[in-house]
Amino acid sequence: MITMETPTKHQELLKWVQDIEKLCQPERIVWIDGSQQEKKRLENEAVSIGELIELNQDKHPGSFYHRSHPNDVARTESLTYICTKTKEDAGPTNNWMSPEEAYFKARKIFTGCMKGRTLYVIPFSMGPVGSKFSRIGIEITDSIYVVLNMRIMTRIGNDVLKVLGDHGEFTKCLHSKADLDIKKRLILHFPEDNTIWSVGSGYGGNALLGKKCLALRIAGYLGKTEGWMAEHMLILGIENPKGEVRYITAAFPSACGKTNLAMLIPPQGLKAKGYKVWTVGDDIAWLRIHPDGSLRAINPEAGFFGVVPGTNSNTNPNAVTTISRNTIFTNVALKSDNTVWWEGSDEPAPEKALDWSGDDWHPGIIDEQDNPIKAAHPNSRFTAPASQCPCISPKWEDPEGVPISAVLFGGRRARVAPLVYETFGWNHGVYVGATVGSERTAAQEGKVGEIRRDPMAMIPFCGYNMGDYFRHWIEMGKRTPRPPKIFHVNWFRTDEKGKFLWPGFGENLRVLEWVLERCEGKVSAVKTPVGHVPKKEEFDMTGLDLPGSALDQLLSVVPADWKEDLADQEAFFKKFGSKFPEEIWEEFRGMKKRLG
Ligand code: O2Y
Ligand code: MN
Repeated sequence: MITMETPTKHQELLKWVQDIEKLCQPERIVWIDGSQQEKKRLENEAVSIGELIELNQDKHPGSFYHRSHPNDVARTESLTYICTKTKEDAGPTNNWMSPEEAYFKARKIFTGCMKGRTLYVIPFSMGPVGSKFSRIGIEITDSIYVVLNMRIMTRIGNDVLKVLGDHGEFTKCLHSKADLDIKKRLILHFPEDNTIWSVGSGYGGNALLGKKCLALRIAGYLGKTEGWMAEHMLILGIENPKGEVRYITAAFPSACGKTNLAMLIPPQGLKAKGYKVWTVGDDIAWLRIHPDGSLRAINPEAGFFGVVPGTNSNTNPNAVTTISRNTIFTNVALKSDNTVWWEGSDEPAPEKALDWSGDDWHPGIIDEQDNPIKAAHPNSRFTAPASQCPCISPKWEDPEGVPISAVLFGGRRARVAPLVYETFGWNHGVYVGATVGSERTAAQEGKVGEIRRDPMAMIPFCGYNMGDYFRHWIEMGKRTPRPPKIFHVNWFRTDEKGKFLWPGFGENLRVLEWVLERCEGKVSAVKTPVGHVPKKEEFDMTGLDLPGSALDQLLSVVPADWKEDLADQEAFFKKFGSKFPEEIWEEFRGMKKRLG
């Protein structure tokens, strides 16, 4: 075993690394220091062992390409467990395993899994190093790809160890690719031990343990215990024509366009009025009550791990600039000049390329069932530093966080939910957040039109019983002297022919303008049974021509549709039994009464 000098005197950390070394039996241990020299060294090594391909440095400076194992291309929710002492503590929406069984099963897979490999120790901070919002994690991994991704997605190295000191608290994050066998894959969370064990996957949310595992599942549990919140939310600053910046957070289920909204470009009419948009974060928000009574948010991440297909200069020009350098592309197509391509990019399809699995690809190619073969995997990703985003907020690393004026919830609803409505208050807002859901499309398993509930977009990411999570939301509202207003938005309403009624993308700023004006009491609204809906004439539509009655349809509230929805809500809420807060049932009953 080759060891280097350890850069810390933290006894608990050193003992843990020793224990893991005994378990995984690596050939050498490398402590990650976060330096530029180290970055270069790791990149060279990753290229030499085939983990990364260096991209054409004229076209993609500082950027690399990676292909993951074909069985390892997305988070595996079915193999993700919350390992609390009792099943009830994990709740009805999580897979549960007892800590004893989970450690036992995973220990067998981890035993000797790093033979001949390097064990990297990555000290990382979620949130600006040293901020009172921030938490420290130490990820042990045998994947150089994970190290290089964590370098972008979090703050890593000696600065973090300095803040950790000799006795600081940290989340123990153990990861190994092992042999990438899906039958030996487990993503285990031990909230009561502040520990994560992930084995058998090298991809995304399964392996970059700072992201979904720590910053949502473990942090959510810590936040409930300590009085703060970890949410699946983007954070956006909106500068109005007077130069005042107001911040919103928004929670949408995965694949509802959070990154696009977080990097929104104002449409011409609103730009001319003087609006600007500032990105603080695109995926996760940590929220705390500030001494001034506001709810403040930070983005605990330092980079974006965004979906590549569909990213282009129309859908998200800021993302296009963000990923123009120092980016790791995973599972997109590779052209012969070592540039990358994906479906929905600015470039036309190449005549030939290697697809995401490394096979020859050309436009029109089909598989044995006559289905078109995609060049880039639909879940292919870019990993890029947040600092490269042209509209990154000057406050994105503010250790005090940014004050939140409005919280938005939304799903994909073809029917029922209007474009936007304001809730009647915090508890009503929590009720609305608890009802978030998307209708199944023909592309998904199950009955088309059926609603998949995803409260606060947290179903896959809540590290404890979701009934307790709802209770925590209610308590946070009681404790926050100046809580944000809560709204619901729906960019996905369709007409009778199934055509989207709202153009989305930059035009969404029109909705956000109304939201912020409501927060400041500057515009009136129509009171409906579900909440306050904009008056058509108070909605700035300069420069946007919607056909005929589209705006009326978008803003309409049809009680009969909502009554149908209530039945589904009730069945969903009942899953949480006695854990479900009475305050939310009260809001449910209020809604029922208002609908008549
Ligand atoms: O498939 C993965 O591992 C990534 S999933 C993901 C990545 C970035 C942001 N959000 C998500 C998500 O599933 O919500
Ligand atoms: Mn997400």
